Amino acid sequence: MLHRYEPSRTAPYRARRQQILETLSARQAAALIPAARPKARNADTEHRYRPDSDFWRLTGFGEPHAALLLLPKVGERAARSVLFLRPRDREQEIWSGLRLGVERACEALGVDEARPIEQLWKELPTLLEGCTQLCYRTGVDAANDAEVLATLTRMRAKPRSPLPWPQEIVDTAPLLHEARLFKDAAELSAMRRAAEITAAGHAAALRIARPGVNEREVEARLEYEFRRLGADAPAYNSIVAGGANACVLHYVENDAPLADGELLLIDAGAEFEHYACDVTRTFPVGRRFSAEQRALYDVVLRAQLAALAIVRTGTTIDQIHQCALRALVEGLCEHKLLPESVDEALASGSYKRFYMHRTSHWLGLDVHDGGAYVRDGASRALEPGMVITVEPGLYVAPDEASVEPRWRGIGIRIEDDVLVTAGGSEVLTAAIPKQADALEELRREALHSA
Ligand SMILES: [Mn+2]
Repeated sequence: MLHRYEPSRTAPYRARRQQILETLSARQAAALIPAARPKARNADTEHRYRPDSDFWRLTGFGEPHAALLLLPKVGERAARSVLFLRPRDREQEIWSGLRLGVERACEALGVDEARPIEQLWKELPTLLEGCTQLCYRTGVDAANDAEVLATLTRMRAKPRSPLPWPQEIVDTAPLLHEARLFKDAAELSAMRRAAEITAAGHAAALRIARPGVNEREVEARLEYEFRRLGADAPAYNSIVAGGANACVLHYVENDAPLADGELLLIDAGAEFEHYACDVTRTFPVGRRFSAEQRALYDVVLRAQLAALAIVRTGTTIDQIHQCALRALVEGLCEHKLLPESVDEALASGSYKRFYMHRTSHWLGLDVHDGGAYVRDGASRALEPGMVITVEPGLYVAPDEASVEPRWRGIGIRIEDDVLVTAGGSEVLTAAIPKQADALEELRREALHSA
C-alpha cells in the first residue's frame, strides 16, 4: 500500500501547493479543499471512489474522508499545508483497505502537518485566525457547506479576538483551475501515458468491431485494454455508437448490434493517475466507407486538420472553432447538404442541424477541465502548457428531411488532444489512425483475420 506514496514522488505536489500558498499569503487567505465524498450507487453499494480533482492535484492522496487546509503566512508564522485524514484503524482496514494514517502522512505526502479528520471542524477556527478570506467552493457538498458557515459564525461571535477572521468566502475555482490550465512535467507525463493507453484501446476496438458484434462488446474490449494497461478507469462514459446512434452526441447505451454498411463512432479515453485522455474515431463496420460516408468523413478530417494546424500560442479557442466550422460548412455546401452559400450558412446558423457543438475544451484532470474560456470579454488566447481537444463532427439525423435519404443517419466525429508548446503544438494522440485510407486498410486486416 505504501508504495503509492513514495516520498520521491511528492515534489510536483509540493511545488503546486507552494504556488497556491504564495498567492494565498499575498491575500492573507486560507484555502480549504475537501476530498470528494464517496457516492452511493444504489442501496449500500458505492461507486468506485475517484478523488476530487483539485484535492488530488495538490496532494496525490487518494483516500476519502480527508481535507487539505492551506494556510498563508501570518506574521512570523510561515505559510503551511495541513492535511486532515483518517487515522489507522485495524478493524476498519480489514473491511475497506489499508489507510495511510496520520503518523505517516507528512513523510509520504510532503505536507507540513497531518491531523485526524475528526478534528477538522473543531480545530478550524483556531487555524483560521489571522486570515481575512477563506477560499472554499460552496455548492459541492451541503454538509461541508454547513460546517464552514458554522465555523465562520463561531469566529464572528468572538469580537474581542485580537486577530482578524475570514469575513469572506471566495470560490477556489478561479485560483485552482487557472493553475490547472498549465500542465507541469509530471502532469504531461501522466497525460502522455493516458494517450498511449487510449491508443491501445482504440486499436483493440478496431480489431474486434464487425457486423453482428454488439456495441457493448466493443466497449468492453476497449475498457479491458484501458485497465490492463494501468488506467484508473475510462475518463468518462465511453461512447460506442454504430450507425445513426452516432447522431446522439452523448450516446452511452452501447447496446446495439453493429451492421455492415454503417460507421462506428467511438469516443473513449483512458484516465491515468486521474488525468484524462479524450479521443474520437469513426470507421466503417465493414471494409469500406460508402461514397456518402467517405465524402463527409473527408470533410470532417479536413476541418480537423485545418483547426489543428493553427493551434499555437496566441490562437484563441474561438479561432480554432471558426476555422473548423468554416471547413465543415464548405464541405456541406459542396455536397449540397446546405443549399445556400458558405457565408450565408455561417451567418444564418443553418449548419447547426449538422454541427451543433463547439470544437474544443480544456483537458486535464477533468475531461472538460476547469479554467476560463473567456478573458476580458474575449475568447482566450492559448499559451504553452495548455491542453485542448479539437473535435469537429457532422451528424445527419436519420429523419433529416432537408437532405437526400442517402446522407441520413451518418454521424462522424474526429477528436484529438493537443498540447500547446513554446514552438507550436503537439498532438498527444497522433498515434491513433484517422486517415480514411489507413482506416480501410486496418478494417481489411481486422475482417480478414476474423
Ligand atoms: Mn471531447
